[in-house]
Amino acid sequence: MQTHLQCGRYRLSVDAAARPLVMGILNITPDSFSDGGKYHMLDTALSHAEEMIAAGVDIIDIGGESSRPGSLAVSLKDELDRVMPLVYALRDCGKPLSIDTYKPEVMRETIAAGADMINDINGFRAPGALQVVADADCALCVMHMQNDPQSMQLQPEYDDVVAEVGEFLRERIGQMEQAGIARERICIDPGLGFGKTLAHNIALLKNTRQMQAFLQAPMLIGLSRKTMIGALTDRPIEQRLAGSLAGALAAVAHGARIVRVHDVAETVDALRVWHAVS
Ligand code: 9MG
Repeated sequence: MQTHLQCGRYRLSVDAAARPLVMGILNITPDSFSDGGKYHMLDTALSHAEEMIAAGVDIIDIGGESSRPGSLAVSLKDELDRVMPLVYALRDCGKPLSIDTYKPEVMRETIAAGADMINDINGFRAPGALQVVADADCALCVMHMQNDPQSMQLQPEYDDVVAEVGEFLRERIGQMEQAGIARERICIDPGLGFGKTLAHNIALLKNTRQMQAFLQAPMLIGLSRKTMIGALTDRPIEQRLAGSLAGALAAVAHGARIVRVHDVAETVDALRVWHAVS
């Protein structure tokens, strides 16, 4: 499997012997802030980014549209209005910037402004998405989602979730290669919580190593504060830190190379200890 992820201006080690990477979540959506105000939102997001950098984040994932179950899509204009000021403000911060979007226009604008990675919960299935990223040198996170954020948790169904998610990712990697995208730019993600029950999430997590070997690509896992952590701990979202840390450690123990998290400082500490003793 590849030992590096080519991530725009950066080349990140995803070698099994290296410390797993931490992708910090930087949401700039009204539901991620208590009081509206555009400039306040931007200031708060920039302070949050500075904290993540000080804590040792490896990749900053900027998102302008919530993908929580039941959330509604935002317009292209609103998404660009939220995300672009952050890209301009952070592009020289010394860390790779990832953009959480499924819209080809947002991909194009943010890459031109300096983004190093595109994190697409829709697996680059939107018409034109693959062409936009093929012409760049950014990294791509290709994620599996059954249905869409409005309906995905209504009735997730699979005959064999590991085989079906693996087959979806295999097909998407094939499309990417046909578009001329180098393997070393690709990482994969089973999309925990995106059209999956708790049992599906656990099966996918436990099969991380097997899926990485099958697909020959590094795996990114996102479970921070998710419903699955709430279901396992019986805790509301603001009390899911311990469960999320345990989940991140379980993910890397199962072979994941990147974890996507809200609590960067705590996760970096936990992974430093895990890496030193394992
Ligand atoms: C945007 N987003 C929310 N959850 C995610 C996850 O699990 N993986 C990735 N790649 N993106 C996510």
